[in-house]
Amino acid sequence: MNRVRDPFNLHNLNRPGTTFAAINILRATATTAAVEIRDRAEKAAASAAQQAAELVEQAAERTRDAVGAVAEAAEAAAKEVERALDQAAFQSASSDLEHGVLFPSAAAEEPPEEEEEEKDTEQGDMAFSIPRHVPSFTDPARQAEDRLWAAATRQRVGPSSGGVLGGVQDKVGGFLNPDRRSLPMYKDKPYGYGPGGAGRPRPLLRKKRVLGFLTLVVLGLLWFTGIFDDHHERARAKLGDWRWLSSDTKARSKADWARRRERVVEAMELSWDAYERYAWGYDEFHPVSKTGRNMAPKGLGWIIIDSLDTLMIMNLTSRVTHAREWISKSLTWDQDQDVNTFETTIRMLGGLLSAYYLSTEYPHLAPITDDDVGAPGEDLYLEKARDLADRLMSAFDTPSGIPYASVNLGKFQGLPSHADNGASSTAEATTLQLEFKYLANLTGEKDFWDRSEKVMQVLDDNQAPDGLVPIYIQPSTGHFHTQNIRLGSRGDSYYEYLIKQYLQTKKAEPIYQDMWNDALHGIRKHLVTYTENSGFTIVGERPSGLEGHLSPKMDHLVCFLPGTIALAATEGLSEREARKKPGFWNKQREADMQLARELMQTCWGMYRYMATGLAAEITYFKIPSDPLPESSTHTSPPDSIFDTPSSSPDAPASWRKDFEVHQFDSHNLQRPETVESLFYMYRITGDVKYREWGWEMFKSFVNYTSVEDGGGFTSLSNANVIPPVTKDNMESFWMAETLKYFYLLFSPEDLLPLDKVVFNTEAHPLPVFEVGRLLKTGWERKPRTTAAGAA
Ligand code: DMJ
Repeated sequence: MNRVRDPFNLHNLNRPGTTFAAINILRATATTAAVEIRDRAEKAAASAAQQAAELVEQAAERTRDAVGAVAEAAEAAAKEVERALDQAAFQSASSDLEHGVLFPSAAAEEPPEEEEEEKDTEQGDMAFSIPRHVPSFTDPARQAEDRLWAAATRQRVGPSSGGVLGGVQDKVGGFLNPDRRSLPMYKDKPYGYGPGGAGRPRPLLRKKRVLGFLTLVVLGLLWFTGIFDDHHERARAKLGDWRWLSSDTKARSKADWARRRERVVEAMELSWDAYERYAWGYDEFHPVSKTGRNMAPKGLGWIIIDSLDTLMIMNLTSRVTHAREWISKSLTWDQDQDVNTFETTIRMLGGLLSAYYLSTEYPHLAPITDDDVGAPGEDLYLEKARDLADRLMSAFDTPSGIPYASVNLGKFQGLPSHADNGASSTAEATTLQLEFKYLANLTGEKDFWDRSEKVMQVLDDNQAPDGLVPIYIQPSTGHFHTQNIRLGSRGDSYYEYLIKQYLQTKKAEPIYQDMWNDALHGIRKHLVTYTENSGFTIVGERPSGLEGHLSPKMDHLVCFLPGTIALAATEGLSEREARKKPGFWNKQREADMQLARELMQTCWGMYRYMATGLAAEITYFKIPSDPLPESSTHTSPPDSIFDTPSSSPDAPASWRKDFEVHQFDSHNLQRPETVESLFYMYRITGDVKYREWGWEMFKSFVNYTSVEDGGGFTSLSNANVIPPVTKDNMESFWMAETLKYFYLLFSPEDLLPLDKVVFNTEAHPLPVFEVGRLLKTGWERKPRTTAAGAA
């Protein structure tokens, strides 16, 4: 069993079933201990401060002495080396003369500086595939930055780039200039690129280099003796410093939320830096074993591209620079590799399009110059997106227009699923539209629009009763396959993309709002019911179709629904604005907001139920044998119900009796759906409780999923035991979605406003845009002929 770091022994705080008596004894003991600890700590701190001051003084003294000695030694050594070089040059010249060779002219032996720079550049570039538009590498204004770039990036690729000396240089460079990672840099360069990276050293620089080299050696030796350890330790301590967890107090002001948001940025930095350190360029990251793995021979940029817009939104410029450099130099879609059509579309195509959108429309976020208007590399993200989309389009080459589950990227070939009789998941086939439609809008290529839109028509022609669709659909016929209906896996984002397609094109396509309204009506009628003890509202499943039984099971995935219902109810406005808008608010919208609130509470309960405070992948609910219809009168429980203590482990609080998690479903994959909904609910209702719930969730992630040695964060195999069992995997949606939604939840409301952007299902923000004459709805719904199923 892998233990998750618990530096402050917080894991035991939430242990369920602790009795009141035990709690009181613990409390009394803890108070006495705390007073004693505080007294001792105060004394220790005073004495440590005094010792530290003395040590600092001694170290400064030693440093002054050492630096003096270094300078003297370096000067003496430089003189020696210079003498030796002069001697060697003299001998070489004599030898040339002896062999009848004239002194070559300086011009013939040394190419002019510019020419040499250019040659170096070409050599450096050869190893990389350069996109059509890249910045000029020969601009003389870039030379100083080149050096900084070479120095700063060498450290990131590890010791191989510079051997021991390189490592020492990095340490020294970092010590002398701790800000260098945030220096302005050009991105489209291979590591180590820069003047002097290849070719013969120029004599004029020799002396300086010898001096520099010797200084570095001596400083390196000093470094090894530990003289700089103070700096080193501080850097390391910061990396996993989550002490604030134990001293957390209630947020009372905007500033407190800003501080909490900074904690999310720290988690993002920790996650990204761990990935960068241990698995850079790989598609998978295993943070416990600190390894990476590729999904394609040359990698797909799975984590880099999925995380890119989160880095941008958080303004982490140097990391964006590094990601962009990888995309520019290492990313190729031309690989003989089968990929999942949907996953590649929502994560890679969505990630690139969103990066393009943010870098063009929000240039102040993580500002870099290469994507500025007019810069030669300005369209890098769009070009990579376009190339990928051309390949993914082969998925739509099917008899019905319903896309195949997979695509071979290199062969431009769509492939039916190996399982499920060749059927595609319904959610997968119908969660491509936001991305392809935005691409059509950017490129003017109508085909992207038409092919993705066609899927909606083919699906709707099936006339699914009450708008609820089975979770498989056949590309060969365009008909549904099996009868299973659910809002969890394989069903979820079909519903999400209905309302989002309506919002994406500024409500110019009411057809998708119609489909959403039908579906939400169907959800209420066939899937919503209430739990037995406390009356929680849940969305169940109909595994055998609408005539079959209601299974009281909710995937964590279903928790996207409360946020999406709220988004649909107000169409991106705040609830206050929506209520005031003439002719807009009505009973239905009111009821939808109520349903959203109740489902949000249930999803929060799924977190509260677990020992770690992190929801399971699947939760079951206790419902009456004859499930109550959604329309029945019911009162949902107060939020304070979650604070009710259990009187003993055998007599859990009544609300807990409504929840059940099976051992096999107790994993937590760092999924985003609940915080995604909290984000929408806070934005729309303005109720701060949704922020507070999100903060509690965030703390649980930090407390129970962070990995030792700067490994970042991991999924859990069992989130219902303390300490939890780790899974050794960081899903790409942890950085793409979960951390992004936490950040947005704690951000001011005007950051990416909901009436200007629409988030794809992987949390990549895309703009709302207007349809024109070229791109507009090209189909109509057929009149309904099938009878709706019984409730
Ligand atoms: C993400 O890839 C997307 O949110 C998708 O729609 C569902 N599953 C994961 C996250 O849980």
